[in-house]
Amino acid sequence: MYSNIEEFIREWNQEAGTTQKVLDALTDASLQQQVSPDDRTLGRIAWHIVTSIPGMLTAFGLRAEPVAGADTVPTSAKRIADTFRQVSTAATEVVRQQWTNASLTEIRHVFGMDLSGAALLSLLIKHMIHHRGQMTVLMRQAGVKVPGVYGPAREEWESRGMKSPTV
Ligand code: NI
Repeated sequence: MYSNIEEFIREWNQEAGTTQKVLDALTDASLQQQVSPDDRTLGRIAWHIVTSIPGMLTAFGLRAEPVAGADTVPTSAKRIADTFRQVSTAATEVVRQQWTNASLTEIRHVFGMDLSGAALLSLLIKHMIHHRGQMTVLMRQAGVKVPGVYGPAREEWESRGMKSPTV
């Protein structure tokens, strides 16, 4: 768990960078991909990742600018990726400017739970990772090339002359 704000920022920048690579790989057509008629489309999951960042920060008691047009899923993959670029950078500024290291041990009542500031920031990252994992499955189904996340994607193993692990 983070004991200082910069530890969070480091992990955030790393995870947001990976999320950015995933979002940058989306195509407009792929946004319509869905696992079932009742579930979110790929575009909706991607947009949820973007809009939930200021949404969660606000729930944590921070002042964060909501995403303009958050209620409508864009039809442009580029718009989703570009908005994430802004929102993910803004998030680091919001946390740096409004919280101190002491905020990390303060307990807040958020989403029906009592959590420390550090636990909330960790939740922000876990939420993004959770939906990013959902995205990569739908991207495969949509025929979009998926970038490696914690290790090489299948094509990246192959381009190194290696076979991807089978188990
Ligand atoms: Ni969510």
